[in-house]
Amino acid sequence: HERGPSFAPKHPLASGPVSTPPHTVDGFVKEFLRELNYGQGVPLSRSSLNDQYLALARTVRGYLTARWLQTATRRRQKPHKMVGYLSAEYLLGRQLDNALLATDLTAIADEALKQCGIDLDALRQAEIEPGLGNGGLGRLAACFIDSLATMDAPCVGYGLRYEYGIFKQTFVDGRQVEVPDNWLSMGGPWEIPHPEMEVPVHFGGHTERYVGEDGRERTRWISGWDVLGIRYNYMVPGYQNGVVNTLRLWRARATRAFDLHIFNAGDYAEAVRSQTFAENISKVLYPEDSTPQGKELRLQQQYFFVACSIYDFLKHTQPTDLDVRDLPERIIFQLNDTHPVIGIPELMRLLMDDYDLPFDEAWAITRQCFAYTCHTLLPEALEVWSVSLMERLLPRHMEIIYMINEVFLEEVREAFPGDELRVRRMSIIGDHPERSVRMAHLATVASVKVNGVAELHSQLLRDKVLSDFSEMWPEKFTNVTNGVTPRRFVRQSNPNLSKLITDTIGVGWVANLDRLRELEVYAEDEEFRAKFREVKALNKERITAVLKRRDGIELPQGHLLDVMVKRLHEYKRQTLKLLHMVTLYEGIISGEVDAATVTPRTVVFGAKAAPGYRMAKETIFLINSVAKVINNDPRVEGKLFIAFPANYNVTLAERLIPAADLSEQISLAGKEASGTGNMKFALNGALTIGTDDGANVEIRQLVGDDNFFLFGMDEPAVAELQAKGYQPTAYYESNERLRRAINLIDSGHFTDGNREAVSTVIGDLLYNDRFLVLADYQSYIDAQAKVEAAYADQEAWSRSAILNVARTGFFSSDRSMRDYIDRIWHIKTGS
Ligand code: B1N
Repeated sequence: HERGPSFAPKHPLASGPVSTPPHTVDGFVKEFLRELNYGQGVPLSRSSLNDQYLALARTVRGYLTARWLQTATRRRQKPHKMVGYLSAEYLLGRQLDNALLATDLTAIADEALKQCGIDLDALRQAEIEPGLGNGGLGRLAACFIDSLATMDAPCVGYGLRYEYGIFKQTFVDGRQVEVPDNWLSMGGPWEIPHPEMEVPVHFGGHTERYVGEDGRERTRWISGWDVLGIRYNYMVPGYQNGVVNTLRLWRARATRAFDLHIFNAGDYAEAVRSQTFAENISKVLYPEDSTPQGKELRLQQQYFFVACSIYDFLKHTQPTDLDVRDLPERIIFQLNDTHPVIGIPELMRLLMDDYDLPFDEAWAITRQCFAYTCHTLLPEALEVWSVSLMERLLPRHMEIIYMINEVFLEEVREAFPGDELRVRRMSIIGDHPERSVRMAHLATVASVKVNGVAELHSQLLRDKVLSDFSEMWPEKFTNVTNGVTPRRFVRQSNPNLSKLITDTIGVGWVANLDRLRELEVYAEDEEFRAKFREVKALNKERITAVLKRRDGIELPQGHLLDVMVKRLHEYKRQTLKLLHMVTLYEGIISGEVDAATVTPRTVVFGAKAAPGYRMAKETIFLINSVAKVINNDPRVEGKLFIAFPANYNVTLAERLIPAADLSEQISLAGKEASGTGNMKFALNGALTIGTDDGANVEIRQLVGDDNFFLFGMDEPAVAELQAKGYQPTAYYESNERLRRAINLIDSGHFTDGNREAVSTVIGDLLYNDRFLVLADYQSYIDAQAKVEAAYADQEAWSRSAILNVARTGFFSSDRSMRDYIDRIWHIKTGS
């Protein structure tokens, strides 16, 4: 592809630097009308809401683009080592507000639109959020690239441009029904496609040996079918610092061979079908969180985006005279879980087969170019791909993996002579239940660093999941505790609290969240506490309006707002929360508990279940069933309420979290790698009720025991109980309140007498209960009683809530990025 003009430009504008459109109301109006008239092709008087939204988005994008070009130009002048963040998911959330905030255009846009007779808020709501991720892992990637831009760190985020993101959840008779998320149907104003920058990606076929002119044997991969990767750029603005980084997502397109096929075959319909086949690769996000299914298309997706990204980096980002031996000084690829790990043999293949390096040299380079983040502890979540599938889809990569494994196992034998059991355990190739490639092993072997995402998680990785590897390479293992971006999750989502903070400690905290510490003294200030409560009340009003409009839900007022939002997963234990509510309810209707003594409480659930996850879907049905009965029972009216708005997503999170009083983080200890919702709640002044798990541990350490409701077994206690043999029925039989709650559900009370409808969940609780819900029940109930007592003293509660805000600045993703930069990537910022 030719780049740049073919002769020297004469016009001064054509050779000068790119300039930003004027930062004024008049300037903005002009840009906006230009987009509306010439971009959308409509006059203002005849424009639809979507016309206006698209024009506004394009206008704001214009301001970003100028900064983006400036950033790129500056970086090209002085190239430094950069990060290639490889992630199959980016759960971005809406773009408009973030872009306005980053460019400090909110007030200007608001006024400019007003002068055009348009309400900015209405346009905000017209945006469909790009849901290109499942949950925490995808949102983490989005927070990280936000922080890297804010820190002026050279980074390109690489991923997939799914045509359909995470499904839209609806409820039909209380059951989850998935609807496709056609997020691009109204236009994609934030992306810049480059259909001319195509990257060829190969699949299938076979390999051949041949002897080169120098007499050395080499390998050629003759592929079976190819697709093209089309580049889509998205801008990632830093916070009011003039920096805009790149997120580059890939879309699959059929090659010309497919088109030719149309011409030759005569079977037009069949030919178009084969085109569809190629383009399926970037069609849809797999809706599994924490438990990937070993589907062939998923491996195709993984290889596709990683191959495009590495090729793009080598051929388009680097100078043409690049010496690949310098690669470790130019790039570090961060592997967001095992999903992009196929990039390791891909880089090896390029170095050996294209750049002609011998294996040893290629391996020495590759081992310096990757770092791996593990996000799980669940054994079923560790990705493996069967050797037979790998051989069929990526035969050359399979050969290379065998070569890597051979030299690696030699290293193991050298380090631990005579320990063949260990060699078998550590092998990249596993034998059971079928021969397969263990992606976590491959990642660990090839990476400079392996990190977990919270202190406890990293410790368990070292001690349990990857203990053989940490014995061999102790210095390879490290922790980087997750973080969240304070731009989106405080400044944007909680304008009321943000104003109070700025009024109190001044500006500057948004990009330096440690400064929240300065709020600590105000916990003792009665006036400040009153203002803080006012903010919470305003935020509750806001979420009340949102749920009314969005879901038709009428939230009762004046309640303790208790929120559990996260993917539906057994280890996260939504059923434990539900048992608590049923216990409160049963206490009142049985007359055991005087309703007058109960703290009015509203529980909000938000959770999507993976479409194939039976137990999760049954749990959703049970929550909806219990909600329906409790919300309509006059005996608990004004006391208990359950809201379960469908389709929890980033947009809803931004409204809900600032309003919460209580944050539910109740996973079984040792199962939630980190959690990041927990951080967002604490930063917005909710108190946490939680187990000793993931980042809860660090939250509690920072906010202090008095400002955190801890309950449940810790990880060693869990391991001990499981080793001893756990019997859920023993808890059921010995705990009357638990028994009565379970019996009430089991009786069909919540399901119109239908006992069958609850049998899957109840049966599992009583006879399996893999995540020890019943074992932690009493401790949870007791902790909830402490919550009620604490909430009764509003001054003390506010003090704790303020301390939660003041002491959790550590959880800014800026700090996480600092950790990666200093300890793993070794890149320069701000140059
Ligand atoms: O990653 C988050 C953590 O805060 C959560 O604790 C953790 O559960 C989450 C396969 C995953 N781990 N694994 C996944 C997602 C999609 C998929 O297809 C696995 N997500 C997590 C950020 O560190």
